[in-house]
Amino acid sequence: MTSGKHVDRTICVIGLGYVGLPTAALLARSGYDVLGVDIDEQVVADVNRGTTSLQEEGLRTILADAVSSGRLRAAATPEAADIFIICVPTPITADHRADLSAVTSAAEAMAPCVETGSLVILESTSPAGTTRNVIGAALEAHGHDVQTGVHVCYCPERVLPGDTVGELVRNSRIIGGVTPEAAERAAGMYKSFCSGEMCRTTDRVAELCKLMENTYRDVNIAIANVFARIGEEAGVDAHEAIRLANMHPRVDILSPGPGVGGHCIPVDPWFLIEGFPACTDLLAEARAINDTQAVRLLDRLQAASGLNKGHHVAILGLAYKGDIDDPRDSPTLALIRECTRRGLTAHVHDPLVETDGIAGVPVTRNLKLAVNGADAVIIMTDHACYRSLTPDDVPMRGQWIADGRGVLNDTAFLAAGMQVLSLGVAAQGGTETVRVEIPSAPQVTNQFVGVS
Ligand code: SAJ
Repeated sequence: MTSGKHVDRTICVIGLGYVGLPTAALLARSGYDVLGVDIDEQVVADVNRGTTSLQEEGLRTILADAVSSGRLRAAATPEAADIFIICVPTPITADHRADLSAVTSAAEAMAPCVETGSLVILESTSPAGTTRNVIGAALEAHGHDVQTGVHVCYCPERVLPGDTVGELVRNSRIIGGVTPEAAERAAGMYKSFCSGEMCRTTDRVAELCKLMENTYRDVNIAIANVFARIGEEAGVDAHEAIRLANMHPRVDILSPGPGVGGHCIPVDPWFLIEGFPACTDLLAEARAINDTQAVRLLDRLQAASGLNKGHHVAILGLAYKGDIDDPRDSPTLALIRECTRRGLTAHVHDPLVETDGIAGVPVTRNLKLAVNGADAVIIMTDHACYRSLTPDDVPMRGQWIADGRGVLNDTAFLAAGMQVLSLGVAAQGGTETVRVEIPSAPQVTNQFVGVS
């Protein structure tokens, strides 16, 4: 834990969410004295009790040990430390602009505690230039020089929600330093718990690298969704064609789906679109494709089944992807809004998300309650439990099931006289053309409406 002549011992982690809290716990386990800071009083109280509501593999044990050892404590405000790490949310606004209010607030709360010789690291996924324009500006406003007085870095995280602790330990780390010395010092800290490669670079390269990673994924999901639309129009099973195409040694087409959720993949491309409008048409088009998948699936279902105003539709899956409990920016939210706009009564099932309602519709963990009497069912999330569904599990009134994730055992349902509409396959093996009208109602946004 050395930075040349100085030994780093104390760390202040600002933002105790799904990245900050595991990071703080791992640093404490490595031997640092860590202060975790969060504006949420409940989070601060939970951490000081050694507990968390986050469902992350291995986190509870590491957290409890870190707190009981006295190496981790939480508070509402930052204190002086050798190292500061900012891990706060960077959402987008309804018109797809970067909302850096949390980063700005954290930087301004931190700056008075920063002393000459401190190291400051921004981890939050941010638009290009944020490290210098927001963090650097806040430090310079308090008389610091980001070239010589304090060390400043941008070090984005690469974690798959659900296995955050494991990925923080295993994955390589991009270490973007405003100066090479800053990068070296940050690498020394991350190596205390991370066995991955420390990839030293500049802050500006690191900022773009993070945005490129997630934008690459969004565009590749969009091309998979375009291939699905082609399959539906051509009357060809796009999933089968993709499976065979991926046997090519240099082809890796992702899976079509009913939209792209989470607080990263559908968000990060907008930082590049906003920052570089003259060269990001492809990224904007990919966002439009992914953001219309859910409405398009509903259009196809209504065209095939006659589902209409006043009918009851059961939506299976609120989480933004399978086998996690996180509904943030889930494609299901866009579907719920559109069902409501079209006068359909929606009831949502999710086995993992803890809520009894969202966006004005009931949510239940009881599948039969959600499906009972439904005129149609739409599968939106690839939870493992939906792969083993049988017709007896789905006591619906209607016959049509739209499968947005390719998880349903079609054979059993067809044998029971049901109708299955699969994303990427034409209705009943025919061909079809669907033109999605983007709803003129308030634009579908990536703003998470919150879980009521
Ligand atoms: N999805 C598809 N088809 C696919 C893959 C995903 O429709 O083939 C959908 C998912 O259902 C989900 C959305 O895309 O709704 C995002 O899922 P994801 O697993 O791609 O993304 P996240 O947000 O869970 O995690 C991503 C990861 N980034 C990359 O894989 C490049 C993770 O490594 C990042 O650390 C994380 O974003 C982040 O925090 O940035």
